[in-house]
Amino acid sequence: MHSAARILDANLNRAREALRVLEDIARFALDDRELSGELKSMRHALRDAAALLGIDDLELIAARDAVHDVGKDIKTQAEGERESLRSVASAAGKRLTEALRSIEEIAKALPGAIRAPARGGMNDAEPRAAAQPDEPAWRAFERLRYRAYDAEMRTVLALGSPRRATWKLCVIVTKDLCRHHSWLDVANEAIEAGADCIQLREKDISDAELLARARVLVELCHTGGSRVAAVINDRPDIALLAGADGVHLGQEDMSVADVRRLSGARLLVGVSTANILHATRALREGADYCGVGPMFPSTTKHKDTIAGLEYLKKYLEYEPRLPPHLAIGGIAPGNIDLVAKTGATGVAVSSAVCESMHPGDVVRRLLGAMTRTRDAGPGASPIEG
Ligand code: TZP
Ligand code: MG
Repeated sequence: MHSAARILDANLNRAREALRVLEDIARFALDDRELSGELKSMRHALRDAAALLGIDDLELIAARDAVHDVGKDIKTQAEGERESLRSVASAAGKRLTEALRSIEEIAKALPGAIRAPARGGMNDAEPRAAAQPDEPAWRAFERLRYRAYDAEMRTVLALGSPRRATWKLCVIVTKDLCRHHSWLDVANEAIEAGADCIQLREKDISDAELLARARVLVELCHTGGSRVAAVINDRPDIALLAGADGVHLGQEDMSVADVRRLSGARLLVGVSTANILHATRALREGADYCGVGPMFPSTTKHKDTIAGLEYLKKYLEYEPRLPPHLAIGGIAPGNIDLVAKTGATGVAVSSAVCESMHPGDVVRRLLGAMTRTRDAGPGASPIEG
């Protein structure tokens, strides 16, 4: 009995601590009220389930002997390695489910373990409390373990993928803007001229047509020597079906967290931002890159407010904490120097490329300006200068 109590004490502590780590991340890093509420409710459910073990708190703590714990000096390198909040959450999730599994197995062999009361929950204030009426203690821990798998998945996915999408020039292709060529020819010329990302942005075509175009674009981007990223505007479902690299979301589209729920780590997720509040929210949600703009008035997408070079400058001050940027909005060969001199290393351009008679030439001019400014170094940079 003593050794069972000792194992239970250690694992109840492990589980409680891991829940607290996840809850703090959900509450303070993700600002996710629902998820932090679920983790808090799990902490309470853990306490209720522990009451079914038939061992009181005093007996549990009396079984504790940390000083003579033969395992306490056995260390692995991995336990000190947490390169991001995501790996902290992932480690806490694993610790939680392991601890619950250990308690569950020991509880099956506990002579004093009791069944939950036949009527009424363990805690009527919590509809999702630990135990169902009349279930044995180990079942309550099993159900908690399944809740833990889900909470771990939600927390880790909300923290985003560790990838950072850095592109120099993303050409946004919309068929109706392509006056002189087909949308596919524009995309093709842009790739041949050196664009490293093509975004398909269509608002008024059928889903079937959008999916068909997305598949053609992905094929174009992924064949040939240098792999170019294919991104679909607005639609993670289409992006997934077409095998695209990413999806781009506006402020009115679904959240990054919801895209992660659909796609896991399969899609890069970009978010349009017009101010630092948008940007920090995108960071918290785990965006892989941010559109930053509009830099200038754009005929492609009208905005009442122009975030301008000042916003880009501010964004760049916060990088590299923020996701990589793509400056966007009204950028063309005639003004890209201003954007590049402010420090942008990535831009997204639509009408200047799509509407041109010579889309490839425009792409080369845009890339030339970016490279010239980069090679000139930071000394040549200030916008005020
Ligand atoms: N989001 C902010 S500005 C913009 C979008 C989609 C339009 C970019 O297109 P253009 O033609 O390069 O201004
Ligand atoms: Mg959108």
